[in-house]
Amino acid sequence: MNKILSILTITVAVSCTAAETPWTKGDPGSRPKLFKQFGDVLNTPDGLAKDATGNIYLSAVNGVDGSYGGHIWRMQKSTGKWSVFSPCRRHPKTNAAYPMGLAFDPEGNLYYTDTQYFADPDYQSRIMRIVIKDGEPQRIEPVVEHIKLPNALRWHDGALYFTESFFNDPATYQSGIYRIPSNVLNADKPAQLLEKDSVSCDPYCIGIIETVLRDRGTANGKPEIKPTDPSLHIYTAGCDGMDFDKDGNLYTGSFGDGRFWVLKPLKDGRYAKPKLLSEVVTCCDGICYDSSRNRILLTASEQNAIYAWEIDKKDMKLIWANSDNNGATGLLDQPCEILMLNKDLAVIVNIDAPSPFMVNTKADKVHTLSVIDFSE
Ligand SMILES: [Ca+2]
Ligand SMILES: [Ca+2]
Repeated sequence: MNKILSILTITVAVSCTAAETPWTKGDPGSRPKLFKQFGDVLNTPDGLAKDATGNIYLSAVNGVDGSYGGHIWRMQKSTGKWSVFSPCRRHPKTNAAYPMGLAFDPEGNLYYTDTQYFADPDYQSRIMRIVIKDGEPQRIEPVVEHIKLPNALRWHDGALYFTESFFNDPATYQSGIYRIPSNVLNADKPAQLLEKDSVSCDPYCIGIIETVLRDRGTANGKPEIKPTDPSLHIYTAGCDGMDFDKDGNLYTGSFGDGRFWVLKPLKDGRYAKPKLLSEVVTCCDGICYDSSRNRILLTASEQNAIYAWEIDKKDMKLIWANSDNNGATGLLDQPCEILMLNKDLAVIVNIDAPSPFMVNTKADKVHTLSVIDFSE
């Protein structure tokens, strides 16, 4: 090989390496690793929950490729093996199921949001309950109806809580948090939310927040897209992830503007008005409480990142971010839900269903969960 050719070869090798290596930000000890890769049957993973014995459940909303219907997976804690736990009931009007948020009640029954908004935004969504006996699903029944976009689900203090990401009031971009007491979770007579123009009278609505439309500028060299452009409708969405800390404070973050809020508990299942804590994240999806470190972990969907809100310090800090990639090595690929597997391991779902302006540019064929080990 002559000298010019060898220099050329080295230059090409270096530039290829540079092009293929994603940029990363964060402590190398917090680098996400691959936890699980699925086939196309689970092409759009979303919600996570853990049962009393430590088995993990994952919803397959399958919004990217609906040829595989919405269903729920389970990972056995004892073996680490994944299998399909249950298909989800199809909606009678849309003939499809879109399971997203998951939560268990103290009796061990699993609830999921059947989030029909993108098939039909007119109050067709509902909360479903999978009655479980001896670890196996027995039947699936609706317990809450007349919802637009139910998102995160949590069981807390004798009630089922969920976020409702859209009120669809074009003047205010409101969204809300709802609390359904256990005594009205009845399959024979599902609880009904009121229409949004009567939300101030809805006994189940415990908080309303407003999304600010962020000016995101231009994407891929195209002219600037105005925040009110219909193609950016998703960024008018409000509260998405939700969780509680040890003192019963309720945290939520908005998808459309990323703003992060706390609602302090009052008496009788009521809450103080939402208080804004941080505007560092631009688009918040999932939230979970890390009890060992007294902090809230957030996924930043647009920024392809994980952040942590330090409760005592009142400080939002970046844990990890990386550039666009397919997730095969365990790097983030549009993180949505996050859950503490134990005191040190955080499991992260990569939904990989991008909207404009996201670091993640395309829904690829690699469907993954990541894990970050905080013990180091
Ligand atoms: Ca991917
Ligand atoms: Ca991707």
